[in-house]
Amino acid sequence: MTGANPTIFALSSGAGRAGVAVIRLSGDRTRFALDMMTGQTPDPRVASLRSIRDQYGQVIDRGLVLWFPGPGSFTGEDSAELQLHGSVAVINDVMEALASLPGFRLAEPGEFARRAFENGKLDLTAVEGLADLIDAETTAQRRAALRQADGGLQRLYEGWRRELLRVMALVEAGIDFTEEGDIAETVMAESAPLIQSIRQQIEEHLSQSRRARGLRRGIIVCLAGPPNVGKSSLMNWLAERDVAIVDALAGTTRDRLEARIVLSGVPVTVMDTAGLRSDPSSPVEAQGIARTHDALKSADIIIWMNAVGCPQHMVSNDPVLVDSDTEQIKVMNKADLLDDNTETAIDSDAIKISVRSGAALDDLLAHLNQAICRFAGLTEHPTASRHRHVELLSACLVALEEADRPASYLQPELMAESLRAAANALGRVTGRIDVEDVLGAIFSEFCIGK
Ligand SMILES: Nc1nc2c(ncn2[C@@H]2O[C@H](COP(=O)(O)OP(=O)(O)OP(=O)(O)O)[C@@H](O)[C@H]2O)c(=O)[nH]1
Ligand SMILES: [Mg+2]
Repeated sequence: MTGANPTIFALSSGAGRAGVAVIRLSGDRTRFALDMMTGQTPDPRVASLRSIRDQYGQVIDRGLVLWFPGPGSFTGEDSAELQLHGSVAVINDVMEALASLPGFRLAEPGEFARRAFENGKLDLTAVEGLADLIDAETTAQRRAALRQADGGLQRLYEGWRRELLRVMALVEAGIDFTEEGDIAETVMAESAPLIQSIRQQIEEHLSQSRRARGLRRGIIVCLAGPPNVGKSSLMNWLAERDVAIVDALAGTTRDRLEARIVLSGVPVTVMDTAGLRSDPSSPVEAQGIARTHDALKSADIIIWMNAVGCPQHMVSNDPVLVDSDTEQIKVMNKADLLDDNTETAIDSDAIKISVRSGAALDDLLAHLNQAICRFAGLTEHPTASRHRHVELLSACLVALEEADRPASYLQPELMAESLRAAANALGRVTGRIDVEDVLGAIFSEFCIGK
C-alpha cells in the first residue's frame, strides 16, 4: 500500500556522531512502522524505552519511542520520534529499515513543516519564523524568530483581514440597499473610520520593517569621517583583531572593509571606509571615497568620526546622502592629544575617545549598543521580517488607499472590490490564499528533518 501521501522519515538531529540521534516519522503508516520495529506502539506522548528492530527482527538499538497521533501532532498527521544512540551505524541501519517498509520514503527539506502548513497547523509566517529560529545565531534573532513562529504575525495579519472582511460585508450590505439612500450613507460613514484605522496600523507596522529585516540579515554599522582620524584603529578595536591597516598617512584605507561581530545579541557588520575629503590625492582614493558614499547609503548606524588636531582642510564639505532612518553617533578621537592649550573646535555632541589610550571606549560601546537596540526594534511587537511581507503589505495599503478615495464612497461596488484586494494581499502573507508560487522557495530554506 503506497498511498498518494507517503509516510516520510528523516534524521532530525545533526548528522554525524552524537550522544543521541532523533529520527522523525510522519504519515498514515507511522503506527505500522512502530508496531513492526518496536513491538507495539506506545501510549500517545509517553516516552517508552523499546528495542528497535530491523526488517529481519534483529535488534539494532534500544532507545526512546514517542508516538504522536494526528491531528494533535506537529504535522497534523500520525507521527513519531525515535531517540537512538547517535552512531553512524545505528542511524544508517534504522534509516535503511524504515526505507524498506512499503509506503515510506526519506523526507525532503522542510517537508515536515510543509505538511504542518498544509494541515493548517502553521501559517506561512510561522513557517518562516521556524526557519529563522533554526538559523538564529544570536539571542535577539532567536527571540524575534520565536515570536513569529508562535504566530505573532499571523494573529496580527489575520486580525486585520477579518476586520477588512467585516467592512466589506458592511459595504456589500450598502450595495443591496442602494434604493434606500440613508442606509447606504450610514454604511459608508461607518466604514471610513475602520478603513482609516487599519491603514494607519499597517503604515506604522511597515515603518518598523526595515529594522526587523536588519535583525534578520544583521545591522550595518559604518565608520566614516575625514582621513587619518582613526577609523581603521576603531574598526580593529571593535573586531578585536587586525582587520584594517593603520598608518599615519592620510588616505590609507581605500577599499571598504567588513568585520562581523555580535552586539546586544544582534549580528553586526562593521564597515571601515576610505576617509572623506573633497580633494583626494589620487584617482584611487577618489574611487575609495565613492565607495564610502555607497556604504553610507546602506548603513543602519553611522559612527561619524573626527579627531583632535585633524586639519580643517581635510574635512569635506560635500553633502553626504544618508537615509532619514539611520542612527548617527558622533565621535572625537585622539582625546589623548587634548591639553589645555589645544585649540580645537570640538563638537559638544561628540563622545571624546582615544583608541590609543582606550579612554571612553566603553562609553562609545554603550552608545552603540543603545543605538543597535533602538534600531533593531527589540520590542515585544512582531514585525514584518521579510521582503515578501513588505511587498504584500504595501499592495494591501495601495488597495486600501483606493478604497478610501471619495470616489469609492460614491461607488460601493468599486470600494468592495478594493477591500477584497486588500484582504487578499493579507491572506497571501499568511498563506490563506493562493500561494503555490512561493511555497517552494519558503520550504527549501529548511534542512531535511524539519
Ligand atoms: N594620538 C592618537 N593617535 C591615534 C589614535 N587613534 C589612531 N591614531 C593614529 O592615527 C593614525 C591614523 O589612524 P587610522 O586608524 O589609520 O586612521 P583612518 O581614519 O583609518 O585613516 P584613513 O584610512 O587614512 O582614512 C595612525 O597613526 C594611528 O596610530 C588615538 O586615539 N590617539
Ligand atoms: Mg583607515
